[in-house]
Amino acid sequence: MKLYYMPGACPLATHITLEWIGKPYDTQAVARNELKEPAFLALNPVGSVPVLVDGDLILTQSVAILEYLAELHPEAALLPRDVRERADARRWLSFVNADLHKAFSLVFGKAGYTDDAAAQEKLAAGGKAKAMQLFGVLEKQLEGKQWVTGTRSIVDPYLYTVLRWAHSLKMDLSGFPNLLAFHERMNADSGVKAAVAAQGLQ
Ligand SMILES: N[C@@H](CCC(=O)N[C@@H](CS)C(=O)NCC(=O)O)C(=O)O
Repeated sequence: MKLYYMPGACPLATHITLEWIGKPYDTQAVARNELKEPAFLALNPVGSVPVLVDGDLILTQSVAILEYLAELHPEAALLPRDVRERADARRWLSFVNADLHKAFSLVFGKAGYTDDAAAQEKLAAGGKAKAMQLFGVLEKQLEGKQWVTGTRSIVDPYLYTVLRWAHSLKMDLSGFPNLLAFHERMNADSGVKAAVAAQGLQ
């Protein structure tokens, strides 16, 4: 099994999940310019990471990859078995992927939407404002909890990855003590540390 990633980007969530599962895996760092080259486009026509290759299975899209890994390794208990609890975990995974990550796409991927520099700045500001609003929802969800859904799941590495982006952009999260505590707990986790170090991050 091999994970294609760019350091610090959304595949970090999958990288941490692979560490938590604890089975052997390979990784391949991909430079941004390589994403749009034919060799990589053959893996993912969209030209983005993550890509997970498992034998003859080539899987793209973070949600599909994370759920695949959780279901392949039920012993890691990264998705609840109970149908309602599993639906709730999927709800939060979608929240982080389709809402929160999407908001950051307006910041990091603003050049993909318009060539106009002023419009790009507006997009980035709008993305950050949206992300702050969504962090507020997660702040409430984390009240009294160690993990987003109450038990450790594939949602947590994804939220951690996005929180790293917020820190790198120097967004002010001081109004979100539960999120900051979650970030610190994840920083102290051995699987998180291993994935972060393997990607050459601090
Ligand atoms: N919908 C995809 C989005 C993947 C995505 O946005 N990947 C980013 C890194 S976080 C990327 O590869 N960006 C480079 C590009 O699109 O050129 C997913 O959920 O996996």
